Amino acid sequence: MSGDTQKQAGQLETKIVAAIDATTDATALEAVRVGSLGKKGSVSALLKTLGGMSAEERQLNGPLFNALRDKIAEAIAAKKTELDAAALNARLAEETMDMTLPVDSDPQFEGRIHPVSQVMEELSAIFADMGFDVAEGPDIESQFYNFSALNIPEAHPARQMHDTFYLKAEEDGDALVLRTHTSPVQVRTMQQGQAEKSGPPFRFIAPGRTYRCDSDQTHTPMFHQIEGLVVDESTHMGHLKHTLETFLAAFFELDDIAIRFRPSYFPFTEPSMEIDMQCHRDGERLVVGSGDEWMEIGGSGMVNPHVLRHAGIDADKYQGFAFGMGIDRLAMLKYGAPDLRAFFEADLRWLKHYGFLPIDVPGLAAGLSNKTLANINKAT
Ligand code: 2NL
Repeated sequence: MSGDTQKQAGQLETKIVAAIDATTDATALEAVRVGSLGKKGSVSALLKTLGGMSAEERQLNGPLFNALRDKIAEAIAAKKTELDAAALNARLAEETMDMTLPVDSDPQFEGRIHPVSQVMEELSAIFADMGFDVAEGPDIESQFYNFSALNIPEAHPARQMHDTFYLKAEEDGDALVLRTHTSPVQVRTMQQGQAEKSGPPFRFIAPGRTYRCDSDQTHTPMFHQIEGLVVDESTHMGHLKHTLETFLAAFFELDDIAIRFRPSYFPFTEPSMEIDMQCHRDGERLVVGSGDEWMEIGGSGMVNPHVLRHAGIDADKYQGFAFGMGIDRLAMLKYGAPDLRAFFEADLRWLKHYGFLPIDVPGLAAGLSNKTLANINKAT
């Protein structure tokens, strides 16, 4: 063993310890560790030279080199602890918190229910109170349920491309469609009721999404519709008018409303009538309830016997009424939103203004439209 080797080890230690001392962050320290103790590091290289030494030299230098490696490892660990503590102190000094700031708003009051969802819940609450069930069905329909069962003939303009979204046809069948009204839900529900022997009498509503290939100021390709249906042995137009009056008074939260029927035509009803509601003008806005003007609010009629037969019902024994209304327009009229297209733009500011709190679940006992938000706004 030569004194040279010992001197070399001593110089290496001095150099590495100085490098460790000089580091000011974890990255630099890691670079020193790799450069000394890493696979190709200087200390590792020194340790490798033991292999080429005589047994005597190895006995002398082995403990010396191992001691050097341990010392460097210790120095690096100590420096790492020091740097970590300094970094933490620096972060703590920088990350201050202003305890005098007001707290963020309660997450419970952040989200909003879309007016269309709210109105659908209101409709369900009102009609449930009158003994109606709520029926649901698929958005993607067969042409049979969407058209044929409803007495809409093959050549009817409503079937044409410009009104109906057709899906790509299967090889051996008719193309499916996006339902253009919720009437197919009612045909399905009547069929199922027949199969289960749970009616007639039938009394249900079908609220939901509907689709038409139409888009302008007052039409969106997807919109919402509610239809209602009652079928029994002696159901007549008086029942229809009373049902609509009761519903509209409850929905608009008015004691008295007036409606009138105007003759119309739908393939699925005979006779068919438009429903007008009395209203008056207030500047730009139409206000429902009373007044000297009429506003169309939906369509209705006595169910065409062909439709009853398509649903498997004995049309000589049973008869019924049906009606349909646009939910989006009902929501606009009741809650004063002026532009239909804004309903489906998912603008959070719009939703914050026109939306409802999840805790305001519509129900008849507490008053249909609850006013937690209005009360909060009044109080603040
Ligand atoms: C409207 C008009 C209407 C119906 C929908 C209907 C359903 C069955 C049988 C007969 Cl299963 N009729 N629905 C009847 C009359 C009018 O909707 O203006 N909707 C927005």
